[in-house]
Amino acid sequence: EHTIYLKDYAPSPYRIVSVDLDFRILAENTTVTTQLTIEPRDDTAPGTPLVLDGDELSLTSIAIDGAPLVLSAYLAEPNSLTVFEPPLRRFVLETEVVLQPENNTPLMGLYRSSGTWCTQCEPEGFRRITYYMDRPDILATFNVRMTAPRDLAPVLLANGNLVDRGDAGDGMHFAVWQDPFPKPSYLFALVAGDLGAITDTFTTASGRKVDLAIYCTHGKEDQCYWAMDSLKRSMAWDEKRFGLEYDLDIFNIVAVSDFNFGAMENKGLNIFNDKLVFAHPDTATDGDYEGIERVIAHEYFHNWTGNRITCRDWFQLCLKEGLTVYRDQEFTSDERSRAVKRIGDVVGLRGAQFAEDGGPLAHPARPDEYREINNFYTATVYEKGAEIVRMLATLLGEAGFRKGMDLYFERHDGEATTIEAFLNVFGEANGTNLDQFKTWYLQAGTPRLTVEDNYDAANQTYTLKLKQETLPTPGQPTKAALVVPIKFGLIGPNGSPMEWSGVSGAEVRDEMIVLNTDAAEVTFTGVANRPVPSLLREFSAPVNMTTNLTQDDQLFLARHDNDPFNRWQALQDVGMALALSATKGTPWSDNAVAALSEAMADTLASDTLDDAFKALSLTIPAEYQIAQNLGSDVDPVRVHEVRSELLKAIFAPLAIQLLQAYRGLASDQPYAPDAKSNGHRALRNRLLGLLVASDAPGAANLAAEQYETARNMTDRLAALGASAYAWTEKAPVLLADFKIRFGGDPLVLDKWLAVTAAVPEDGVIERIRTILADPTFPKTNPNRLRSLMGVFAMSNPTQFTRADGAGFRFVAEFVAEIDKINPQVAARVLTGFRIWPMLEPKRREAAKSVLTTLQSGGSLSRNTADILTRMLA
Ligand code: HT7
Ligand code: ZN
Repeated sequence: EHTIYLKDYAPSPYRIVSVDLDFRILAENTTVTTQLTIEPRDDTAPGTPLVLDGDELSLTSIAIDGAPLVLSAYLAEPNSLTVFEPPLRRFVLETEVVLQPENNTPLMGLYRSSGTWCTQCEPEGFRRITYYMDRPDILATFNVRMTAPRDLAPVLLANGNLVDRGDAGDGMHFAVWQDPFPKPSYLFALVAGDLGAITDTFTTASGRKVDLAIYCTHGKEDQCYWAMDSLKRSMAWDEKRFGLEYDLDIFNIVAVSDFNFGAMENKGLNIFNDKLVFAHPDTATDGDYEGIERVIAHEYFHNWTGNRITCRDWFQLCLKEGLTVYRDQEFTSDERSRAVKRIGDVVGLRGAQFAEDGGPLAHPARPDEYREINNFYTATVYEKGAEIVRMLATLLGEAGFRKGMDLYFERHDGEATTIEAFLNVFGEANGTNLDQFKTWYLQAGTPRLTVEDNYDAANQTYTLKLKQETLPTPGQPTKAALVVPIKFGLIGPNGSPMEWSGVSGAEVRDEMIVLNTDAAEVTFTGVANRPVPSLLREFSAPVNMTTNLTQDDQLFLARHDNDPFNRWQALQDVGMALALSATKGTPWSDNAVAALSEAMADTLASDTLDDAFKALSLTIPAEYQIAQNLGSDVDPVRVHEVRSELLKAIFAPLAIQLLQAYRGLASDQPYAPDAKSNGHRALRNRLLGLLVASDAPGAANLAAEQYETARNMTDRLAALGASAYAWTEKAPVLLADFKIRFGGDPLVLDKWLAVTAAVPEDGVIERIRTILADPTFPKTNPNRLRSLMGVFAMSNPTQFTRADGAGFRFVAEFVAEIDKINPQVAARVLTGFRIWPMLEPKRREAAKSVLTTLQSGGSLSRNTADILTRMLA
């Protein structure tokens, strides 16, 4: 398979100026007639062939300026169309293809989801609709006419503004949509179906009245109001924070049931996976509400960061994704709790991105080669991309960052551009050089930051020895030093911030050390006592930090740090140290556990900390986190056992306090999605989880009782999850009940599938097999497949990595089967194997042999073959 390299980028010899698309949608097929207004660039040599992309297309007619082409003038293949000698002037190329949306199970291009015709074009789906230069640096205006049976598709939508509609005879009707903004083909969208809707309006700061609508399956309208509320708040926030207004008179969102991703930012017509639209307290959890708010905001924010300014090529994907994730994180932080949001994001970053960066699929946030671009919608591009933008904001300060953003829009609006252009505007607006900073985009791997402190009482100096190191990753044997912003504070013995009179050894400003060399020694003078350092506050850089701080130091930070992130981190670090040493064979001391237990009790009892923060603090690092820190020869069963024992050792002695606190948090309030009510439920459910996990007397019954009496899905699912994970006596009955109560609602069924798939118990594979073998299980729906098999491969480490290889074989068989239906889903599930090199030898061999067998079976999609090749390299 051929590899695409960033260094080979070249502009196309022809431009597409405008596009006229005519869709004739029928129940049995869809005919697409396309008129492309094309012109050669100034330097295009006569006789340069015009090459258009296709994917499984078959051409039924072709003409230039109205004259059909003779056979020898062109070559039409399923994946390309070449016109050998196009005119060396502006011309119109007309083509016609016939599509079968019904059979489009990969869900790229034009497909049908529960009867609705819809499209997904990013990154390379437009070439499955018509022959085109399907690359993001071709910006054209689109004019779309669609004709469809009125009964099957009373609603006809596309990008931009509706300019005409009417009857087309024979039970058909038509609509014409025009998008005035030139756009790349990946932002094209069309929807035709029998849909309900809710509507609203938003008036922008400059007075433009925008009609808003969310379209959905009939009967689900009442579940769309939270999404609408989130949209309006997003629109207002982008005006206030970045001065960015919406630019069309219409903004439509459509919820569909079959979708490969979360959502898509098509210009003026966002298409969403319905799980990121529908919300009702009885069926959606707090996590779902927050996810909807976040993704609605994310797609809306793309209108400027992605659509108005887009990517020159797909290597620049994190130009729009990293920046837009940063923007949605800031939105959530402003709308909810900044500290809680940051902790949640860092947990996610470590779980997904650090794991990716430390394994065979590691790649830079801006990769320089790919075989299948769909495999690069990764945690590295999205989440590390957002961390890089966050570091930029940290280094430049809020005002400096805003200056850079303003210049970015001023200079690049309407362009398809690059990471270099993005960094240049920040450098220029702030009079600074970001050449070294750029390495963050180019270099894969999570840097290790080591800090050792030393206090010299005689001289009243305090020294921090800092070192950074990034281990080799695939294709990058050596690494350069990065610019690492380390926010910090020094805390005195009485718990308040400590001053110093001078500092040397590195750039230190705004309570931040800027480390830009492999090593540095930062010395503070005039330090009266040995401080405890609070380092990497707010997690100011995406690194793995180790320090020489003692458990006492950490517990001191947990009580006194005024950076809430580091207060949380300190408790987690203590838990991690105990878990790691026990996994490696050194049992924890009773005193050490008792001290952590006491700190947890104090956290719970605090009058100043809020509930959501307490909920996040009252735990120890997850199994995947412990495994990641071990790094090699991991036995997931051992990790699971150690973690369970440690949880019991810390929390069983607190059973009475936990139960009292649980009882003290009322559960009879009507559901409200705000952050405070959410925190209240999070803490109560955390306490229940801890009681169950630490085997407290009566805890299993308490969980069953909460399950039965719950007044919302958040509380019910928490009780079910805790019971199932601990596989209490009641778990099978509760699971069966949940299926009966909610199995008819596909999105709630997903929760049941996910809980079932995550149970760390030997019967799980058999139970999943039975579910998959049910002929009514929809193997074409990504949400169902991911809830079941994605969760098994990613979130059930003990069963997926069973020493007998049964878990590996099970996932590989699934991947081989689903690859024929939907390669993107298959490739994603397969990435669960990325942990294989760090397993202990027996499991490592078992995984490798399963992967090798899958590879030698051949006939895999490019998506799946690419992941396999990289994983086995
Ligand atoms: N920009 C969107 C990416 C996307 C996507 C990618 C591959 C296959 C299907 C897809 N659907 C949406 C999502 C986003 O980041 O906003
Ligand atoms: Zn995005």
